[in-house]
Amino acid sequence: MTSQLEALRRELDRINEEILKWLNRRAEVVQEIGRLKLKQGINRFDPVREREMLDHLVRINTGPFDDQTIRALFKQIFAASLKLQQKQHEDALLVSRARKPEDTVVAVGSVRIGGGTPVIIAGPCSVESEAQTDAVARVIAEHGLGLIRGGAFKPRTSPYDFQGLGVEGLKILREVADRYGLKVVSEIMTPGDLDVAVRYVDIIQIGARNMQNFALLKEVGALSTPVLLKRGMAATIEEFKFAAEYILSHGNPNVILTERGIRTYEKATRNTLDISAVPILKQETHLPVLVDVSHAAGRRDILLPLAKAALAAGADGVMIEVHPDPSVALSDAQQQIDLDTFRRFMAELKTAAPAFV
Ligand code: PRE
Ligand code: MN
Repeated sequence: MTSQLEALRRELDRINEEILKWLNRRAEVVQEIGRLKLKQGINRFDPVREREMLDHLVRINTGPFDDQTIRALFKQIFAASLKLQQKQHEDALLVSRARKPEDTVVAVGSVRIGGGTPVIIAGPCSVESEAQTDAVARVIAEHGLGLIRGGAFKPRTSPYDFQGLGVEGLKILREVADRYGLKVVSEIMTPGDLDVAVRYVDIIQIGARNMQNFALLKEVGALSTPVLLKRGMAATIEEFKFAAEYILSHGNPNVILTERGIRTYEKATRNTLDISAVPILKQETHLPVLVDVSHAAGRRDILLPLAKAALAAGADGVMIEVHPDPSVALSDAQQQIDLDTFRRFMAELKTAAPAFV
């Protein structure tokens, strides 16, 4: 009796091995189809083909498995096959680390973003005047940092709020930055402003609200100017990666990803800093990843721990809003820090990283 059971089990072992061999042989063919589909731009999921296969299998099914069971088993195989193709297609993306294992380093003047030394991008939310911008630039230079941010074209929730100084703001930023040997990061909201922007700006920022402005993404993709792409406030990591893919696929490899918090039910902060996005983006893409602590928090009292968390999670740097007199700032007054607070912020952040650029 036991020897008969043993013998049957040995037979099942052999059959299992055969099934395994054929499942993997099938998977190889599925991957070959996946490569063809990728090249030809064909949809991965093909429900008509799946139904044809199921109908055929049921037609030739002689049991003892009933038709329903056969359908269920093969549907599982198709689903697993589709997953295999999905992974294959993700790995083929230009942003994917599977495709390019080494880190992308975006060089702007002497600053290397993603080059191992974390960067600090500081500056006012909006460029308001020459004196205001100069005061911030002076403190940035004082710390040996090389980048200044400042908004000239402002995406404001209300059309009645300060909309920024426009080109005049870019000119101020450029002039002040050159005075201190800094490079300029500024947001551009529309393709029509890119021509003038590249004359004054070293890194073009695409803001959260424009992360899926595909016309804008294609236009900055056609430039060689580095692009700081912010994550949309309701964008998944996958959507964020695809937005970056738009820029890379149009020819511009110089993309810096920036996590800036996502919208959740939490009201204690303006947005919820998705710290998990940092190691995930570092793992899945080869692009530099920054964290904008100011827009994530929307309040100035927790910026230091958020910045430390960002660096601990593997971020290549931090963006922070600094204003000489935040209480009279024309935008984001409640989250900007003053010059002395920035000095303390930098001194304390030194405990998390020995050097910044
Ligand atoms: C396959 C996988 C996914 C599709 O939804 C349909 C079929 C399969 O596993 O058989 C293979 C495949 O990609 C295809 O035939 O087009
Ligand atoms: Mn702001």
